[in-house]
Amino acid sequence: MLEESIQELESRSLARIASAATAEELEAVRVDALGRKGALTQFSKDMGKLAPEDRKRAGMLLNGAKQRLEAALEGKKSEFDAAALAARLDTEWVDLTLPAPGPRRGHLHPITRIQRELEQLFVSLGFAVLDGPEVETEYHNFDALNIPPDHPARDMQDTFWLEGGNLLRTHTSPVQVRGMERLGPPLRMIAPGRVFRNESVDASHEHTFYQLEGMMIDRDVSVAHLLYFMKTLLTAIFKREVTVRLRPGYFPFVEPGFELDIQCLICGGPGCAVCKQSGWVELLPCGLVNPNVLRMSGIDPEKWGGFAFGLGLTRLVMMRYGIDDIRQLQGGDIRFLEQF
Ligand code: 2NL
Repeated sequence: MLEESIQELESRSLARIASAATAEELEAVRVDALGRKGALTQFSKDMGKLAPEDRKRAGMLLNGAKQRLEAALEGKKSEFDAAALAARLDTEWVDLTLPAPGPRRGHLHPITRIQRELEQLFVSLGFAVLDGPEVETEYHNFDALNIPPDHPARDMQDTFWLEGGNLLRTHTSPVQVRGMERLGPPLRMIAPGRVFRNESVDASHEHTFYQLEGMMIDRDVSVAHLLYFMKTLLTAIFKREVTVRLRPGYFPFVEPGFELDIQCLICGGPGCAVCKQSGWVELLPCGLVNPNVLRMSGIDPEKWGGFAFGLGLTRLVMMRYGIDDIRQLQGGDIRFLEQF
């Protein structure tokens, strides 16, 4: 009776194993036959009731059935594993013989390009290119430039003040102050870099923008020298001769101070939208270095004199490339930058 039941269970289970389509079905067969509450387990408990001479035969049969079922389960399981591996290899293959995509080439930002162009020009004229800290002392950013304590530029509205009295430089002039202190006269230097003003941002104002200031200090430097260098600078920028005019302009760090305008390159004089119908574009504030500024940085104004200028690099880039919104330049939109 028991022997027949064992044989029947074995052949039924073998048939189920053979036709199992998933690992779950296979596991169900194992639980039904060999599990803790499975049929074979129950049979081995029932063997105790058999007569001793029957018990041996039934035991051998039971062990044999168990071994054959375990072997069949194992065999089917490796079939499933092999099929799963084959399916993965089929979908996840990589063609190692394909050429590698290679790094994506970038290019310099238009502001960096114009900055480097001007650096090369000034180096060729004997100027040093100086760098300095973006976090400055109040002294280097304001006092040493003859900017009085009640000047509006020192207001919270115009300057990013930091804890402890330092600030984010509002121009690159402090680099020139440090240059005068360190190099002494005679000297020629430019100070290009990033500057910060506490502005509300709109199409023509950014809190962060770029400047290039320059200075030459020597004996008997005059407005004629200033004009020569400014015209050389403008010809290099615009790649043609430009007509300039000087107007008086007030900056505490120069005396006399000028606004240098160029004749509008778009309309050539009669007036257009770019020059606001005036025929002239305000471009380059400049002047002779104020004797107080020289003295504060340890240079004797009786012996030495110089000119200085400040050029808005951001504004220059906008004019050169016809960019009408300053926010695009630092917006980080690669589609915008890829145009240059
Ligand atoms: C501007 C400012 C100017 C200067 C900057 C200067 C620096 C020292 C001494 C004297 Cl250390 N001058 N810099 C001179 C004239 C004009 O322009 O905001 N430009 C866009």
